[in-house]
Amino acid sequence: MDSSRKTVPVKLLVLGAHNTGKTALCVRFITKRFIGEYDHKKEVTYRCNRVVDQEAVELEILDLPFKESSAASLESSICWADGFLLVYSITQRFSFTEIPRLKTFIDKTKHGLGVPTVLVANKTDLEIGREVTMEEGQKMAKDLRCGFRELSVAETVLAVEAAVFQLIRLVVDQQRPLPDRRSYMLTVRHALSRKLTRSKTMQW
Ligand SMILES: Nc1nc2c(ncn2[C@@H]2O[C@H](COP(=O)(O)OP(=O)(O)OP(=O)(O)O)[C@@H](O)[C@H]2O)c(=O)[nH]1
Ligand SMILES: [Mg+2]
Repeated sequence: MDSSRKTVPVKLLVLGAHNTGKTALCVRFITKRFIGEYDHKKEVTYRCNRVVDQEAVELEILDLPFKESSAASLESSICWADGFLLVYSITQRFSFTEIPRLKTFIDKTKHGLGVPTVLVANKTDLEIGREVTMEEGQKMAKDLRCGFRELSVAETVLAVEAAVFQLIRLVVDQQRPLPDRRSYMLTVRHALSRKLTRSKTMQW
């Protein structure tokens, strides 16, 4: 890695209904361990450094416990964050149906539609108690324009890392100047190839 390059600060907020595994996910990502029971009241900010695609990232992850927190405090946490992990449990239908409300609130607060977000469907180890299918999760992620990961925080650290890294990539990509963005480059490439195909058709 080029040592002259600066560290990129990335702030993530973890949101979702009670008992979905938000704290478990944060602790798993930071310590790689799953300990089972977690404090439900504390709001905690985790800090760590990671290298993502050769980019040094200084990460802060805010874990907000689910409670009837005031809209104002939720709003200020949303303003603080660059990216969002929206967590539901596949065993808790209510936690899934809560997601669009949260996403709408985030979009409204951030005044935008391209807010980096990954939807996390947790507790896949509890297949027998499943109340939300994977297809429903995928469809919701598509409708809300989020990334999507089904995983079990209890079972695999790798899937947790992949979900957080996916979100970091979305944030870092959005912070790049417009022409450097991967998504921008892809749009230009598609537009160009469409144009080339069309002009070819016209010629022949
Ligand atoms: N079986 C199983 N249990 C899990 C998993 N992830 C979390 N849990 C359990 O679910 C319960 C709730 O986890 P928490 O991480 O405290 O949930 P939370 O979303 O932080 O809850 P609040 O802080 O109250 O909003 C705990 O008993 C965890 O051990 C998982 O992947 N599988
Ligand atoms: Mg918690």
